Amino acid sequence: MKKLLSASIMCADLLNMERSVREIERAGIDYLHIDIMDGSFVPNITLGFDLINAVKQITDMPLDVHMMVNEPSRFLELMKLSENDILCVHYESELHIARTLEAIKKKGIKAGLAINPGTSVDTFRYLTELIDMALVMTVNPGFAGQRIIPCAERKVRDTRGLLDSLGKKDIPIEVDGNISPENGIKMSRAGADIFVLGTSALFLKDKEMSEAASSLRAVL
Ligand code: S6P
Ligand code: MG
Repeated sequence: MKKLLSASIMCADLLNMERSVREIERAGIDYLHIDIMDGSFVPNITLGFDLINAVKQITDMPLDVHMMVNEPSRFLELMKLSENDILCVHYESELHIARTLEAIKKKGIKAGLAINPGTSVDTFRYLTELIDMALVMTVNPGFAGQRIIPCAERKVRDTRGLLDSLGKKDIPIEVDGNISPENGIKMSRAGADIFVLGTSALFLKDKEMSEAASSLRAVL
């Protein structure tokens, strides 16, 4: 599977979002990763639905929306997403996650399922028919700039093994959190396909974004 890059725009210049989006486009990044938080599922609040809809109006880049909110099914109608966008919800955030995934698919959007560091990869086992992407969190969700969890590599390998054993080689695995070039290489070897890039790899003080992106592409 082709390795894809997803730029986490909570790490971009929030006061100059359009300029940041243009820089991300020029760097040839594949997805815009938009983190939505509610201060309840995670202890932070970052971006919101109006930003998603505003960004959608200025770019054709596909969006990779990561919902870190309780009961995300309450908000599906507030986002104007299209068929190339991925809407990813957390397993831990809904009592009836299958119903939420079905609702996303029904809207014609790609559905992603995310799991927290403490959640077993076996969670994906009975939901593979409803998902287009599996997101394995490599930090505890809520903040940029954290350190990767110790079992991340093993967890990605186990997820790839599980999906392959179920005949789901086509479901990509996304990794999110402290994906530096070094960690990215390890995750890529373990079977990750989509790499969320934040302060560890893309939004750097001493490197142009396009340079950072092309050196990552060369090693993943
Ligand atoms: C964290 C969020 C992520 C971060 C990303 C930042 O809860 O879901 O998408 O924005 O992890 O990257 P880094 O390299 O600063 O950890
Ligand atoms: Mg995220």
